[in-house]
Amino acid sequence: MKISTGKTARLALCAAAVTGLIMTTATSASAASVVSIGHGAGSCPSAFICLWSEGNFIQGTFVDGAKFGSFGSNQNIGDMGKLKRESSADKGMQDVTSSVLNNTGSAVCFYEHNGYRGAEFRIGPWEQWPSLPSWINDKISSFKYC
Ligand SMILES: [Ca+2]
Repeated sequence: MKISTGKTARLALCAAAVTGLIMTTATSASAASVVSIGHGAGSCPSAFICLWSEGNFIQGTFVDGAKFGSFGSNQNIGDMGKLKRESSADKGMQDVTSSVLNNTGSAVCFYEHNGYRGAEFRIGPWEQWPSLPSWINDKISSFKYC
């Protein structure tokens, strides 16, 4: 894992006023992910996919003392359990998401399991879901553009 020094990542950081920035293995220089994006639909950075552990785009306190309360990315994430902030014990955001927002012009699919497997929840461009259907609530483990 390496910290980006790219221009786009810095802009995303400023736009989100984030408290943490992580980079996962990137296929493009502008790929970026943020943790602790804050409360509210307006906290999701432009061109990002955002997830919150509570409904109504509320960033929950760390679940089980470790899982993130919110997360955003502009790239596919195949295993939300592997997300980490190096300076702490934070351990990803698997199986806690209760609201999502697609701040991109593409459809996005969320999955029950890692590796884009299991039940699929597809949302359209720019869609906001303050609550998730019960069959996918607290179950999302990966997501991608689709
Ligand atoms: Ca939840």
